[in-house]
Amino acid sequence: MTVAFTTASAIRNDWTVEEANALLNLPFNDLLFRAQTVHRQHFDPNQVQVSTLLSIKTGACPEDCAYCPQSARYDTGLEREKLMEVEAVIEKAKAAKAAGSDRFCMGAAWRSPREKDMPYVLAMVKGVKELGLETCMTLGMLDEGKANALAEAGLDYYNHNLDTSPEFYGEIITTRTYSDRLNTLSNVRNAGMKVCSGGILGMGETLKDRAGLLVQLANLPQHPDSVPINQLVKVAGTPLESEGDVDPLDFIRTIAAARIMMPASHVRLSAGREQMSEEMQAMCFFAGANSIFYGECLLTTPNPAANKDQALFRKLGINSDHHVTKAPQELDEILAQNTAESELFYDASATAAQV
Ligand code: SAM
Ligand code: DTB
Ligand code: SF4
Repeated sequence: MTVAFTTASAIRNDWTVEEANALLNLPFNDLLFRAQTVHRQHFDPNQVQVSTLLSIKTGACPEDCAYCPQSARYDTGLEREKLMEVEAVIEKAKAAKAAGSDRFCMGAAWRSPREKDMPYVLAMVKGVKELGLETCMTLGMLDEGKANALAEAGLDYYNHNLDTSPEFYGEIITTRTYSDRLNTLSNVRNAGMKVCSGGILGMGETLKDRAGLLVQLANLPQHPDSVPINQLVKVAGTPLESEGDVDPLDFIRTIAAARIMMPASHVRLSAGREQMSEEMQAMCFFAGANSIFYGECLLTTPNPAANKDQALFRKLGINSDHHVTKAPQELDEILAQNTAESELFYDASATAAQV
């Protein structure tokens, strides 16, 4: 199938797997040009949103997600921890704010929160929000009542990933279904919270599964406000510990296709950055990723150090306070001026004339 080259970025909820597949198979330069063009219609290309993660309850999860170090079924050597004290969570949130984070995302290794956990979780939402941070939680499945309670407490975002295509899903998780996940997303949206939902690459899925995941996300009644694209963090002891690596170019392609299919959503370059080069991350930002997890730790695995990310952002001119996105014509003028004035400028035409 050919993909008509159009840069129009209408919000659509009727994507087909064939279309998504065709996007993923475009010549790389065409795909990236198109993604960057769409990106610029909706976002400042030099701004990246930063969230900090905290595991508020770690390990001993009853679910069997094959990628996850926190499942009680796999021996990953992870120390289990009970639900953190509310005050301790708020202290961590203060540190994240001081380090420059916009959003604080609290994750728990639960199938779903229990009734008796709710008062603590709601107090965490209120306390973190009072600091002036955006709030996000990922606690597993939510019924209507729990989704409403979280929304009333002021929770801004709820993260619940579809993880992969409906066809491949059963190879990865057997303890809850794809429609369970869609139900939770519907409860979150109906409660008025923003939806954060994405998936993981590198679990042995095919290109068509990646297309299938993107179609599921893009064809939800509303596009998720935030779409995390994770690269599998291979953890010893999990069933996926020896999976092959994702081709970095294929990872970048998936980010670009997500950008094109969900033009106004924040696409997060999520887990796996510790294993990515700066060049690969830069290509992901060019392909339309405009959000990251910031801080030394994801939930239980390492993430690049904050100073490393700050250095990368500086090199790329991302989130610099003084930058203003310039129109192409204005950029040409600045470049012409700089090159004419620069002592380093080697004027090939002048040299040729002298010879
Ligand atoms: N227990 C809740 C749930 O599953 O919804 C919330 C926490 S769970 C760890 C949140 C998400 O982290 C998962 O849906 C999955 O997409 C991602 N994740 C977990 N382990 C991962 C790994 N090893 N590599 C990449 N992403 C991972
Ligand atoms: C998401 O999509 N990725 C984050 C967040 N949502 C909760 C979690 C990544 C977890 C990586 C493995 C770990 O650190 O335990
Ligand atoms: Fe449990 Fe969530 Fe890990 Fe699945 S991904 S095992 S539900 S913590």
